[in-house]
Amino acid sequence: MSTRTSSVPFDAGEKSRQLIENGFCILNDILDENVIRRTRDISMKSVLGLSGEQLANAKAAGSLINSDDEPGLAQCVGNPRAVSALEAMGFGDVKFWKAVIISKPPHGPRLYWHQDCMMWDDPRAYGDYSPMIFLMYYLDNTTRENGCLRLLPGSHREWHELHGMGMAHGPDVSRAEDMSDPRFGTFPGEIDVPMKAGDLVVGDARLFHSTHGNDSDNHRTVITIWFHPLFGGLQEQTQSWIHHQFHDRHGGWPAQALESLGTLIPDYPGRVEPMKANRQPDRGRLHR
Ligand SMILES: O=C(O)CCC(=O)C(=O)O
Repeated sequence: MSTRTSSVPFDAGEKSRQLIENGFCILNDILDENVIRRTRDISMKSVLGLSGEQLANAKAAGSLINSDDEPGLAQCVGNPRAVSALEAMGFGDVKFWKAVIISKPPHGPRLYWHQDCMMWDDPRAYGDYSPMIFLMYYLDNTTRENGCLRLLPGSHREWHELHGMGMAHGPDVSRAEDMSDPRFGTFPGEIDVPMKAGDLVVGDARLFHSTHGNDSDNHRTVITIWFHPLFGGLQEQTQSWIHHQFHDRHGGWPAQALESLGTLIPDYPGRVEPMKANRQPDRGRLHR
């Protein structure tokens, strides 16, 4: 049965099924042209201000600029069309942790395979509704040539040899010091995900992802946004962590930027201590 409604121009039930089964889905034409242009300008200004050392430390990604001092990202983060889409897909009550500007410079290397879930102690990490998802807005059209996203569909629920190859974002792999490290390799079942600027990849944070290298003469930029759907159903420690992380990072944003986030702002009123981040799943509890 189709769950297409007037508020979202796609079959929300089918997109939800894809996200749960495969670990990702794509929503077309979801970001306004003006917001794309503004977000691109803000992002490039920050990227071009990075020091040589900052660039070297994040060489595999290109840049990793957290949203803490980037209130200009608020319109992209708060995009009401994306929030309505998640709601229609059954991933509502969604809260924002942080966004990251990731810009691959011309001729930048591949990004290593990694998964980003840090909530492996929350029972939801072993169920259909992931405690953490990503929204990736590509600000440029992407292809294999300029470093498009690569995914391993299904790897959000299965043990994979990559789980045993070290944590994401360690200094050695981030600096791309050894491109023969298997995390830069090619794995059976991987797919390319070329994107059009304005489209959105919604992905499960538990899913292994990476990119091709950028062989073009231009920057290739994505805004990755970390969201926590069905917030009220997470463990209190998890809610507490998201609440504190959000407010520590973005509490100083101007009122107008915070207003653009609307219901995305987490509010955990309890007193439970924040969880300890755990990036490593319990192999025995991955069901496939
Ligand atoms: O640069 C990209 O296309 C992917 C970014 C990514 O892997 C991440 O934000 O975790």
